[in-house]
This record gives sequence, C-alpha cells and structure tokens, in this order.
Amino acid sequence: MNNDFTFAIIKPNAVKHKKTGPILAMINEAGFCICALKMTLLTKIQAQAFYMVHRGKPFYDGLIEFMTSGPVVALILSRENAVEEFRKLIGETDPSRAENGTIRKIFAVSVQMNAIHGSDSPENAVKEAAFFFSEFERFYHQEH
Ligand code: DAT
Ligand code: MG
Repeated sequence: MNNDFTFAIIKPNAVKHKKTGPILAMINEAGFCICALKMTLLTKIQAQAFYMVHRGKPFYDGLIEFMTSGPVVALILSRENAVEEFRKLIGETDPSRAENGTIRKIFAVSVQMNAIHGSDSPENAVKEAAFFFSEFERFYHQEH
C-alpha cells in the first residue's frame, strides 16, 4: 500500500467561489495523485472534532462557524514526501506571508478563509483521512 499521502480540505470560501477546479488542477500539476475525493457539509460537531487541537484559541469559534458555512471538498493525495510537499504547495497559514504561486497566496481571502487545509504530519494525515474516508473510498494504486 502506498502510505505516502496527505489529507486536504478545499474550504467553503474556495468551493463557493468556483475555485475547486483550479485548485485541483494545481494539485495535479504539482505531481499529486487524487486517491479519494468527497464533497460534504461539515456539522458543527464534526468541525469541532476536526479542529480539536485549536479549542480555546481566540480564532476557534470563528473557524468552526466558517468551516460549517458551506460545502467543502475533502481529499486524500499521494506523492513522494506528500505531507511536506503539500504544505509547500499551499503556503503559509496567513496568506499575506505565503509565497507567490502557492494555493493560499492565490485563493485565500484572509487567515481564516485561507482556501485549503493540509495535514501537518504523516500521523495527522492518517487520523484526518480516517475522519472522512473508509478504506473502500480510497484508490491508492493508480498509474502515474
Ligand atoms: P494551518 O491550517 O496552516 O495548519 P493552523 O493549524 O495553525 O494552520 O490553524 C488552523 C486554521 O485555523 C487555519 O488554517 C486558519 C485558522 N486560523 C489559524 N490562526 C488564525 C488566526 N490567527 N486568525 C484566524 N484564523 C486562524
Ligand atoms: Mg494545522
């Protein structure tokens, strides 16, 4: 099994403004394979569980409200060194600090509405992917 994967979410602002297609194109062009993909509307309980590590921080309530404000697109993405390479592709959390050409630089409208999530470690990629996808919804062995 190919374990070199990361987990991503295209956030509500980007989905709403028809950026799903352009973002997926950038992801493919950067060499990632889409192993799983689903459009879904998070419940408050799901968003709170997903962002549990940020509970108590000043931006937490706003983050939960934003992440449940419209549908998102959840993804499992594979390539060599997937977690680190994907964090490079999306750029800094704060889009004003993100490098030119990164997904957040191009599509984020603020720190909160920063267009895309990417796992920060392989361990969290495993946990986060399990939050959204069963084994039957994953297609790891595709030709590159
Ligand atoms: P990242 O998404 O780059 O891993 P994070 O885990 O620190 O960043 O935070 C999770 C999300 O919470 C982030 O994508 C947007 C939101 N967030 C973080 N810091 C924030 C802040 N200072 N103000 C508003 N939203 C913030
Ligand atoms: Mg994070």
